[in-house]
Formats: sequence, C-alpha cells, structure tokens
Amino acid sequence: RSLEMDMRNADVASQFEAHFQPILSVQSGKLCGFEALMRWRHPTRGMVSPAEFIPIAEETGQIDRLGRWMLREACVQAASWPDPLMVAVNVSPVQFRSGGLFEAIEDALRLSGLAPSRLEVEITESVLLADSAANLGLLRQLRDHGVRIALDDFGTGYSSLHYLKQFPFNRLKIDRSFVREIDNSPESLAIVRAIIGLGASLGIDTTAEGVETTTQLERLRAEQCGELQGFLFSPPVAPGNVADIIGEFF
Ligand code: G
Ligand code: G
Ligand code: MN
Ligand code: NA
Repeated sequence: RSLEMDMRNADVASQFEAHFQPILSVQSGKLCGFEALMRWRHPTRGMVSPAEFIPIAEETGQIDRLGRWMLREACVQAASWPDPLMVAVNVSPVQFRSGGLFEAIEDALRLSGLAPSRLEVEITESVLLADSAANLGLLRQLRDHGVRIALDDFGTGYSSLHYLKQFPFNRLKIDRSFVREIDNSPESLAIVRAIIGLGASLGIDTTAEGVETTTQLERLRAEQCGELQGFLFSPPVAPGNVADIIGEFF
C-alpha cells in the first residue's frame, strides 16, 4: 500500500509524534525553547522522514489534519515546560491556503493554555510568494494575537529581503547551508554576518541552524548571533527526553 493511503487511514495521535530540538542563547548557552519536528512511526516501515511524508501530505490535503494535530501536540507539550520556554512550529504554505489556520492555532492555544507569546510559527518565504495579500493578513492577525513569526531557511530564497519590508518578523533563521561553511568559506561568513547585522538593525532575532562544531559556535558568538540549534547540542529528541535537556540547559 502507498504511503498516501497509509497516511489517510492512520490514527494520527497513535502513529505521529512531535520531537523537539533545543534552541539555545549563543551568548549564555541557556535554553530558550524548542523547535517541534514531526515524526511518523509507520507500523511496518518504521520511522518515515518528514522530508518524505510532508510533501505527500501537502499534495493530498492531509497536511491540514496533521498540522492541526501538530499544533495542539506542540502547544500541549510546551505548556508543561517552565515559563518562558517557547515552542516553534513549522507551518506549511498549504495550511495557509486551505483556510482555518488561525482557528487551528487559536484552538491549540486555548486547549493547552499556552500563552500566545510562547508560540512561534515558522514559515518559509513561499508563504509570501503565493496569495501574498491574504497570507500577510493572516500573519498580521497572528501577530496581533501575540504569536511570534519566524522566517525559516533565511537566505535560500530569491528575494528574501523584499519580505522583510512587507512584514515585521520576530526572527530570521539562518539556513544551515551558510552555517555549515562558516569556517571555510569567506562568502558564507560574510552572508551570516550580514544577516545578523540586518536582524540587529531591524530589531529581529537571529537563530543559526545546523550548528555542529564548537568552532562554528565560537564564530557565531563573535558575530553576536542571538540563538542557535544543531547537533552540537542535541538532535531533535522524543518528548520523554525534553525534561533532561531542560534540567541541563535551562
Ligand atoms: O526533522 P527533519 O530535519 O527531518 O525535517 C525535515 C523537514 O521537514 C524540514 O524542512 C522541516 O521543516 C520539515 N518539517 C518537520 N516537521 C514539520 C511539521 O510539523 N510541519 C511542516 N510543515 N514541516 C515540518
Ligand atoms: O527546514 P527546517 O529548518 O525546519 O529543518 C529542520 C531540520 O534540520 C530537521 O530535520 C533537523 O533534524 C535538521 N537538523 C537540525 N540540526 C541539524 C544539524 O546540526 N545538522 C544537520 N545536518 N541537520 C540538522
Ligand atoms: Mn524550521
Ligand atoms: Na530551516
């Protein structure tokens, strides 16, 4: 049977999981929160990567159901963490298109009791590329509600700077393709430095993704990057391992 059919028939709450990757302050090393990343524990295929199942979910209309569940699960988990730890949730452009996203977020916040300021929604610029007027309106509605908005994979699109003028993002996530080369490519270092400077000028937080080495960490500290995430500290972990990370880094 196809993954599509398996997904359609799956009881989401029993086959899908939210895993959490810690986000830390570059300067202090203290924990700021976690990014929630979806996992599918398929009954016969084992763990299926979101890189494989998210595109299928987007094409078949299943992303709305999965995304609604993910928002609830992430907010419910985050509500059990000490204040002010935040949770970042990836939201697909398809969820914007199909309507009901604001209500799904409102619902997840109400159900969990999580303060809106502790939820960050991560979007990619493709959200602003398509249906931009409607989507900008929805982003403003979320911000007015107190939810934070992050621009994911920053620097990889073809006109990222244009979007900074259109919407006051709370955070830029520096794509890991730049971070990976920061020690051996002067161009990548210059780009990371420029993004951090841009964030500082605009009052937008910057998070470096994919930090794997202490040399990268030291470089990011010298450049005064705000936060980081990456395998250097931790991969995404199951909810049962979150308390240990909070104990170690909060
Ligand atoms: O966790 P991993 O590195 O395998 O994630 C691969 C990709 O899947 C990343 O681009 C990530 O943003 C995306 N992804 C993971 N979880 C979710 C989710 O809950 N919703 C959406 N839309 N994308 C997700
Ligand atoms: O597109 P997005 O930024 O949401 O993707 C998150 C993905 O990045 C997840 O699949 C996560 O597993 C992966 N990831 C997190 N930290 C690292 C890292 O240090 N190195 C690499 N290669 N991938 C990472
Ligand atoms: Mn992300
Ligand atoms: Na990213």
